[in-house]
Amino acid sequence: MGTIHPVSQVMEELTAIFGDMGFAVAEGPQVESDWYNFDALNIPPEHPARQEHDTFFMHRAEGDDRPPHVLRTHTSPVQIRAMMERGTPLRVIAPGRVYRMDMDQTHTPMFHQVEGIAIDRDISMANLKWVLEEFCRAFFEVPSVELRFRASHFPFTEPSAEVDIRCSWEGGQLKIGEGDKWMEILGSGMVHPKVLAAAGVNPDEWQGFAFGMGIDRLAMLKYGIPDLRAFFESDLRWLRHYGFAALDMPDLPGGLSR
Ligand code: 2U9
Repeated sequence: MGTIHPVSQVMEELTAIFGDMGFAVAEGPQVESDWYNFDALNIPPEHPARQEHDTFFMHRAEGDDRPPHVLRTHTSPVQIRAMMERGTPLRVIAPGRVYRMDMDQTHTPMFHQVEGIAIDRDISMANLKWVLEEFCRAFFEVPSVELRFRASHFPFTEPSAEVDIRCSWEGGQLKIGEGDKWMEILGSGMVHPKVLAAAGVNPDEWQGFAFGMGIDRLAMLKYGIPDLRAFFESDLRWLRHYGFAALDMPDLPGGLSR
């Protein structure tokens, strides 16, 4: 009997939670032009983020005049496409595979992200804060959570904040929502006006928030899975241990994880 991989399980949970808050799921290509992956997100050619992302570039034969393509380094291009195709107002999440040339204890060259974006005429950081709190409370299945917003910098948001969640680590056991420790769980901010403009949205009329987090890491935290690399080894014993029952889709009324 097969089981549902923890990454798939968490993606279904995210979809249920954000779906309930009015977010649709958007998908897009994993091979992207450098315009969608970088330029549209206010990451110009000489920006250090292009190197920091440790990008995988697609091979191009001599004389090929198509624009350079990359394996997407984040799911943000999906949201650029969503703005261009669906217009405003907009509420979408973009879960999916992303790629960075990075491999150690805590990094694999392919991993999963979910990003979200909400665009409307009167959106502020207050809306962002509520959505993220509500998400964390529902996802970790606890009565309340406390988030801490720390000023940060991303090219595609202004202002930007990294978000920590209150937690405790007792005897190697993580507890969310209580304790005196803080753990970073996501990045967020108000969508940069240049990013709105690049996607054909008038920044004088519309504004929005965006956020991003690692799905694999969320799965490790929620389900107590210690080693990231085991996620992608297809070890049947691991899959039987950490996998979820098929045909038991998470939903909010029934409970997310059973
Ligand atoms: C558009 C505009 C803005 C998405 C964002 C982050 C901050 C962020 C990281 C979290 C851990 C990636 O998985 S991770 O390594 N992400 O910190 N992401 S704001 O902002 C967007 C996205 C799309 C059009």
